[in-house]
Amino acid sequence: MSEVQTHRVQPAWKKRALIDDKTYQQWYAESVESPEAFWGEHGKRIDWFRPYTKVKNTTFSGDVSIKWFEDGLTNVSYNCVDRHLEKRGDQVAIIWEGDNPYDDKKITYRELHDHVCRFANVLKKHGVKKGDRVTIYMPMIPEAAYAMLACTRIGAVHSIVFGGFSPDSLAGRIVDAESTFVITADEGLRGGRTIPLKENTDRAIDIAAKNFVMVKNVLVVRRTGGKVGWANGRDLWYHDEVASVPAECAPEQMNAEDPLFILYTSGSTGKPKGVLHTTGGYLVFASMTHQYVFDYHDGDIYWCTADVGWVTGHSYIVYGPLSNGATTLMFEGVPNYPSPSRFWEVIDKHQVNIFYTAPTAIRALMGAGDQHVKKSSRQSLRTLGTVGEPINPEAWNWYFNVVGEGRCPVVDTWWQTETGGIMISPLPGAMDLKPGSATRPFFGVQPQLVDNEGNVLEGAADGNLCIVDSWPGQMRTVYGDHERFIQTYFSTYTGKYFTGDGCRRDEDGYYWITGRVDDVINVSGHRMGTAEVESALVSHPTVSEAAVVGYPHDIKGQGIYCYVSLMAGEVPSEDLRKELVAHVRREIGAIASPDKIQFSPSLPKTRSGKIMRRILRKIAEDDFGTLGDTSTLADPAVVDDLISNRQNKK
Ligand code: 6R9
Repeated sequence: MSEVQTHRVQPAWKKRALIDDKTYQQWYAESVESPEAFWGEHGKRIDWFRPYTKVKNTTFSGDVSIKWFEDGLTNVSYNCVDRHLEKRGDQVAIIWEGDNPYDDKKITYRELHDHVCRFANVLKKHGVKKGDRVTIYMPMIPEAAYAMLACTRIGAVHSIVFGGFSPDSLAGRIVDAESTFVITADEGLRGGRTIPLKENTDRAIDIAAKNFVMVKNVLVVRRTGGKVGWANGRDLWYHDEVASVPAECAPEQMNAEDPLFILYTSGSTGKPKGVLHTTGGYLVFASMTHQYVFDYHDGDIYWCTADVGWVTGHSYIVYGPLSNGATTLMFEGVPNYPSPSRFWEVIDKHQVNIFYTAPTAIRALMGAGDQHVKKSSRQSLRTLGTVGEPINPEAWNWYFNVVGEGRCPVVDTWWQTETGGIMISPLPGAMDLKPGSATRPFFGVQPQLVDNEGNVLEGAADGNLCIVDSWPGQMRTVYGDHERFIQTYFSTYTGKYFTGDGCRRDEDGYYWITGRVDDVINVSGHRMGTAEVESALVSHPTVSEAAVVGYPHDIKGQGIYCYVSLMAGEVPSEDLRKELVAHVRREIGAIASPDKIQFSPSLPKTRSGKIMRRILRKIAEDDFGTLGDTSTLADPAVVDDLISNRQNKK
């Protein structure tokens, strides 16, 4: 490991910070020694209709049961909207910046209240009730946030599906959640190109119907005005519906443990899992992490560039910032449209103070050249953040020195869909920064490193990252499959939550996430199960077998490398390669596009028939000098063929 420069907390950061190093130490100690008292106090940061008397009731053993604030009653939309009306009704809640730089708008908290109430009344009018699952398949427009908040207002459980997913992927999620109400738009708009959301929805609904889930209504927001198909009686225009409902809707009193949302995420096996989050603990954790990690102060303009289709969009575009009464910027576009200066232009235009993005975007913009950054002022910036994947020190330094001009702390935030909120991250006034390290755990988070046998590693060590006790934002179950929840997260190392990530702890107690240790790859900060891509490939009539691994990619972090064996009689060709790429995109979505396809007559297997992925990974990395032990292979000659046909020759 090469030496990295430590950046000390600068006096200006410390001066304005809500948490300094001493407070961090004190609070952290209290949070792990007496979680009841600590969270009992901090749970009060949100408003409760009925205060909780029980704080924590959790076990990671046996059936695994996680309950926080279990007898409290609250409502998420009330906390994100209504409670701010008195003090900041006229403050901007959402700044929307369109794909087109001339397209923007501002929505105050009072206007947000109006939109959310009307939206909620539309849902109610069409029979959506507490506990029902509502699928949201939307572009990044304010109506996506209204839809989310409207669901929480009436106690419906939203399941957002990223707009880049295919009809098949959307259908799978509709079916798994047994969701009969879908909210979408005519088309999305990104980087000047349209995305046929309504058309995809129509196709997904047909697929879902074949799986016995009948969607009753589709609520369609008009975004582009493009032509769409229409099913009378089923499809509803949002603008027609909202015009005829009242602008008042009382928030439902929700139990802290009532389901809030489902969000599907990829794992190492099988279909994506429905990660279920509940109401009270999630909101307390999202709100508290948003405030302290970004050192958020009243009046700050805050921008997270994620999409609401991912957990980062849930927690740090919508729920965290709005529960804190922040002004949150929602961006419809992409980093390089119309030019690679877009992010920095938006920062100047809206005087953004806190900016949170992904390493993949930083690397891409770094590659485009400093001149695109330097023509902007960026003087409003105060805090920079990253999320989604490990950040290489080179990208970190560029972000810190060029974008932030050495003035702004970079908070490298490690967390997961499952954790609900940020788990390991610097707090700007409390931690010295080391480029590439997520530094130290947030309050209440107890990381532990274990070796493959489960032995606990102390001090400086490299191992598998577990969390040993619950925190309020933790997922509660896999929707509809609690057994899978236990199996996936609590059985590898019994009684501990296993993250699936590898991690090093240095001599200062700093954590360095090294990446997934399971069969999940991280492409541009998005999780992709290799098994999902494999199953998409083998669903093509020409493919008999496929094995998918990740390999290091300069911009995306990891690329998708596929080894494909064809059916007898099929002949490898460039056309077939293109067809297979297109097929995977159709099956899953563009984010799963294979970067490399290697046709291989056979795959390396053990005598018991297990594919040896370790070898495939090495070949994909063009690092076959160190293949390790190949003596257990059924046919060692397979490897020579794989090496000579490799697609990543350096
Ligand atoms: C929030 C989010 C989770 C996986 C996680 C890890 C990787 C996220 C990271 C990071 C290194 C960071 N990851 N943040 N790795 N440093 N700061 O991204 O959730 O989509 O569920 O992905 O992403 O591998 O396990 P999700």
